[in-house]
Amino acid sequence: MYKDLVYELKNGIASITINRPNALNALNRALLSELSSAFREAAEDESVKAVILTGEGKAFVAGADISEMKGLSAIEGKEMMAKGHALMNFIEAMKKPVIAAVNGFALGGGCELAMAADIRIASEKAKFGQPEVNLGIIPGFGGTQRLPRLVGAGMGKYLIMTGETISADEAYRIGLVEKVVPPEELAGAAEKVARTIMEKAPLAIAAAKSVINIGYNLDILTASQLETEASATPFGSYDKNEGMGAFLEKRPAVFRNK
Ligand code: CO8
Repeated sequence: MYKDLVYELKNGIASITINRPNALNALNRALLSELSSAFREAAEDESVKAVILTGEGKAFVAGADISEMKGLSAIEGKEMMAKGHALMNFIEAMKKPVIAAVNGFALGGGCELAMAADIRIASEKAKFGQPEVNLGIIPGFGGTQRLPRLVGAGMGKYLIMTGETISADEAYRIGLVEKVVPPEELAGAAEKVARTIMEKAPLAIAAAKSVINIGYNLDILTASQLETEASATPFGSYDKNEGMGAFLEKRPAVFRNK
């Protein structure tokens, strides 16, 4: 069904593997459309509880497709950026947890795609960077905004203005990734995190994700109010009674997403 990605559903986890290894999984407009469809599919399928995004071969994604971008006018470039932004914003807004299993190069649009995920697990072989200034452009899929929010304005500017490529360990040190594992352990580590989150109450996970993402851009008083409002849904849920009841009865909780 998809040309440049593989979509697999197994035991509640949708795995989306970008599969354009000859171009190091570079994002052209067609692939951006496919990714949008795949994430929409995962969001709408009730049997999907978490998404793992990874890349085939030696790259996660080596950026937007330079051979396609080279021929684009400013208007077409802006349209491509809007397409990229829509994808990143969708990933960030969807209720289910999204984990990026970063297997290799995550450069430019690839780093931006990883940053749109909720959690990044990196292989020791992964490399990160925003090299757009080498090409005469700036990050266009949210990098100027998400990178400073993750690593701070100073480090964000350093990476974007130097275009430096950093190792997985350095990405971990600055807070760009949450875990670094040997390459052969990457898939298992990403799945373990996904399964840990899937054991929790889905309404609570969705509310936490939403409040963190939206609240991050608000002043603390408005954000605190947002948290108060958002807490009502999980607090009034079946799963809250189940979670607290299970604790008091010293048994595992069985959540039902309601
Ligand atoms: N776009 C298109 N093709 C690519 C890309 C890319 N981003 N990256 C790699 N490829 C291709 C290469 O051209 C090469 O193709 P071919 O075999 O036909 O010559 C193939 O993939 C393999 O690549 P290399 O031979 O270069 O592999 P190396 O292992 O020697 O190097 C690197 C790997 C270091 C990752 C190198 O390929 C590289 O530097 N790639 C470009 C990285 C980059 O600059 N990325 C940022 C792109 S800009 C961007 O992402 C902006 C996002 C927002 C844009 C807004 C839209 C308008």
